[in-house]
Amino acid sequence: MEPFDIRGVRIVPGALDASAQVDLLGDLRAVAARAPLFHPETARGRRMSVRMTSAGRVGWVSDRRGYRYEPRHPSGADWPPIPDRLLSLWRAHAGTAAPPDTCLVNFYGEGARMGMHQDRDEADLDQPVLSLSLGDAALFRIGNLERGGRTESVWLHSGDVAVLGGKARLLHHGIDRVRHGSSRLLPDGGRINVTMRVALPPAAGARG
Ligand code: MD3
Ligand code: FE
Repeated sequence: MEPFDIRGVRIVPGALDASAQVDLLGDLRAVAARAPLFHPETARGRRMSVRMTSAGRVGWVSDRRGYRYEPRHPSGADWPPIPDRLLSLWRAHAGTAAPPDTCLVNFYGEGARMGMHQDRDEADLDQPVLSLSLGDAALFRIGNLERGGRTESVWLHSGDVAVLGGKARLLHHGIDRVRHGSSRLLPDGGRINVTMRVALPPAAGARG
């Protein structure tokens, strides 16, 4: 299928072929071996159904103190580096000179979902977010700059890339459901979504 746009969200169906998906899955297993997936807790003390981990200079965490980017995994260990294959994917699709400094890995087991939200914890909201879907198909809902209003939904499949930039960067969005077992990439089913982002302000990124 050709790339298409919904409300400024650029979707590239089948950006990665089956063997590239298998390679990336191997990279992500190595990330999760060093930085294990965990269920973040919301500021209100509710456990999120999605499990997460990160790679890069910082990683996204959420707990009773709120959500933010942190330089270490909750275990105290450094986050592993962003795998080279993912950095190449960013260069191919993100359309920005700045490299990503964080890569959030979301794992959706059976029944996991993600409520409608905005992504605004990054310092420079002019920088895009790049999403890669792997495994089971998911119903992705795209809303508006304000909460509520009409929404549009699209199924994301394994190997699809989405680029969230420009006017789409601050749209509300969420994952309503995952069609468990719809892909055979993961032997036990489930879905992985990888998002690469520029989280830190330019000065912090340049300090290496
Ligand atoms: C639209 N993840 O990690 S990725 C998230 O599939 C997140 O796991 C979903 O929302 C997932 O924050 C959706 C697609 C996505 C990511 C960031 C966006 C869509 C976006 C930022 C702005 C607008
Ligand atoms: Fe999001």
